[in-house]
Amino acid sequence: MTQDYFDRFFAGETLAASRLMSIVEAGGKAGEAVLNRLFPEVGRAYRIGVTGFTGAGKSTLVDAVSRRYRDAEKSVGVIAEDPSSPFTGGAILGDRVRMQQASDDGVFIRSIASRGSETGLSACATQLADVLDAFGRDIIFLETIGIGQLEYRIRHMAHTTCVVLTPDAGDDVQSLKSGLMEVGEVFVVNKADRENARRYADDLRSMLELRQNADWLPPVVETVGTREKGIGELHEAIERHREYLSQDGRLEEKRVESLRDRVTLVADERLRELFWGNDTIRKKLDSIVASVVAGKKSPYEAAREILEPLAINSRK
Ligand SMILES: Nc1nc2c(ncn2[C@@H]2O[C@H](COP(=O)(O)OP(=O)(O)OP(=O)(O)O)[C@@H](O)[C@H]2O)c(=O)[nH]1
Ligand SMILES: [Mg+2]
Repeated sequence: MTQDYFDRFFAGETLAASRLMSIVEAGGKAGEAVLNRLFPEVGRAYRIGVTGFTGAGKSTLVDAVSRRYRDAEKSVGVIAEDPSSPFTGGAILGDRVRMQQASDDGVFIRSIASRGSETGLSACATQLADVLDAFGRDIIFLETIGIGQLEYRIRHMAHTTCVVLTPDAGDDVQSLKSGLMEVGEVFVVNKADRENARRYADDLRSMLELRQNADWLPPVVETVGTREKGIGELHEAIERHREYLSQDGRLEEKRVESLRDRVTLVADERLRELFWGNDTIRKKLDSIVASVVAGKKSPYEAAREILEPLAINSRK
């Protein structure tokens, strides 16, 4: 990667940004080099996480809210997780958003395909958001799908996390996973044109009040994404949370937590690679597995034994 490329990137050339994002997405040493180079410039953008079940209306809402930010002359970037799911046919919905705003240079949209694991997907989304951040985008939306170990995955990805629900996403709010409740800083009941939406939103409010343990009570905003109803309220709710974070050192606290998370995650990945990529360890694994197969050791004893070189397998 030549200096010229970075110059073009910092001069605001969209093509250079796309190119750097592709390198980062491909990973490896080259991707890391780009991230290292950009890191000093990362940290100015405000990141808004939008999560929820497939089809809840996340892209529709991102599209609508980002227009509010554009009206306020903020530049916008969108990173959307796009699990190549056989049910949704992959990038179709992302394309819909792209079509609506394709002519607007102030919005940069990028979908990422599955990266093998859910954690890999989040890591990649965060890295691409870093590129857009260094590129100078004011607002970055991170659209994530609400599946699996969601709370762990997205915990520190954004400054404000919006959880998008719909009145038909399960008959009552009691059935919502507690993890989903914990990550939400703003709740959206989208498809409020459907029956039961009001009751669903009220139930959600009561539940959030009961659960409240910090000084931020997550607001519940009712929206009809397709008709732009409630979008102003959603935009305001996000901005109120941003205001809340800006007080009492909360933003800095979030930054530290998120960077700690990232260092841990990267180190974790490296540790696995180093460990399982080691010839001695792999040979040892073969012989230990053989003794498990022969019934001489349990898998638990075997696992402890193989971790002995790290001296971290003592019982707590
Ligand atoms: N009736 C109704 N339909 C809506 C509303 N908002 C979005 N939709 C529709 O719901 C469908 C899914 O919307 P998307 O915005 O693509 O949902 P998504 O959450 O981004 O979906 P994935 O990215 O696949 O997880 C689309 O057909 C939208 O037109 C709403 O408020 N009411
Ligand atoms: Mg979507």
